[in-house]
Amino acid sequence: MNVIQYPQKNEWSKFIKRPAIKKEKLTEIIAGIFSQVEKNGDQALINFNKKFDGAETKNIKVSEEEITYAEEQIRNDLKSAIQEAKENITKFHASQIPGVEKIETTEGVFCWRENRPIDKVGIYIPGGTAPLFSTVLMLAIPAQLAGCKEIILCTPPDTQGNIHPAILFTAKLCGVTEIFKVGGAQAVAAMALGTESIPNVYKIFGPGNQYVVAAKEFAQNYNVAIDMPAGPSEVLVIADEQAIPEFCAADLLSQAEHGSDSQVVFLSTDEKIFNETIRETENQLAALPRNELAKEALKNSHFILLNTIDDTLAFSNLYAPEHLILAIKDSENFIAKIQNAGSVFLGNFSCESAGDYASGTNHTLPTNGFAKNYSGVSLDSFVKKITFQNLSEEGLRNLGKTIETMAEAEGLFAHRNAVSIRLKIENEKF
Ligand code: HSO
Ligand code: ZN
Repeated sequence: MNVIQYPQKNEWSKFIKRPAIKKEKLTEIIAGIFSQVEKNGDQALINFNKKFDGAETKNIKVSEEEITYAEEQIRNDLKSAIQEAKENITKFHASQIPGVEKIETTEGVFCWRENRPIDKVGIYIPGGTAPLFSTVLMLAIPAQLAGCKEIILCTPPDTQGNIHPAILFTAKLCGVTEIFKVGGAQAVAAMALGTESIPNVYKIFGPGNQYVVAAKEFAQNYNVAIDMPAGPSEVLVIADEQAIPEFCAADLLSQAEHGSDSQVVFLSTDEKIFNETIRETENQLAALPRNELAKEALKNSHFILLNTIDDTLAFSNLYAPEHLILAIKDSENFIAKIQNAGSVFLGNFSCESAGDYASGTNHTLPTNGFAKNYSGVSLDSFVKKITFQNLSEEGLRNLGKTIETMAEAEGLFAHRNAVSIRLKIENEKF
């Protein structure tokens, strides 16, 4: 971990960089994978499963029997936990369904917007070292609430060719329509291009490693939309003198344990809390089962002492973290100063794990500084908004002159005539 004391403002930009693979190399690999999937369809996916996941998968589609078997394997306490998380996530995302409001912009001119679900969506669930069934909740719940007809899920198989039962259980619970055993960039390629078994979708969602992120970017060449560039996890914790070092360390490690490419940042205005948090992070790290991954992530991580809370917030806005924890006094008073962050956790008891699993907010969030220009996944991510308008004859009469004048000034006389012909206005010829 890098420990930095009171850096000058002009040095800050050094500490906002995320660890990254060279882009040119990535694009080449991804283009190769897309072309294999395009040429060989399911067979390419079966080959990739063998090559990348060491798995024999004759059938990439998960069968009903596999889902039933998975359900039987899940302990009841886990089933109830998933159910409770589902209820909270549903409550929060259902509150995002907008009412339709018709606006009369000029007398007799009515405009409004209506949501329509994206018919076919694809959800990517990373596999690898942790079975992220919580991500199934975060993506399938808003998809179902929005009314998406087909919800396709891809996730990599284990070496036995199976998918973790909790992923299958959660997918079924949340209305996923088909599940496939495919991971990585090839899963994204399959959902973008379609194969014999996997339908092509209109929008692809979900986090993943840098290959998955690059594949989602590449998929946009095929008229497929993506949620956002969601890459390796990050958290930035801001702590003042009333923060609790044990809590801060646990929060930092909770994101560091995601993977060696995760990054965590700790900012403090208090030297005692700063040093104790560093010590505590090392202590807690030693006891974690995933300490190898967390240790790697900590190498990319910064612990920075700053002078004021305003400085910490300015740094955080520059960094634009996926998750921001404010372990500071009267944290709610600082909300207005937060400009760039995916999701914010206020006070000593709002641990990031709450949002990762069960409080109700979505955990699919922009990383790598994209919190400057993207929002996290929400109900909106699964709908398109169509605008409507209805002008009465009176409405067109009220607005007609304005439209005609503007059309004429653009030299577009057919546009002008579309008004004149209705209002039987005799205009000068062109
Ligand atoms: N923190 C992750 C989400 C997650 N955490 C899933 C645990 N499970 C998103 O950055
Ligand atoms: Zn997490």
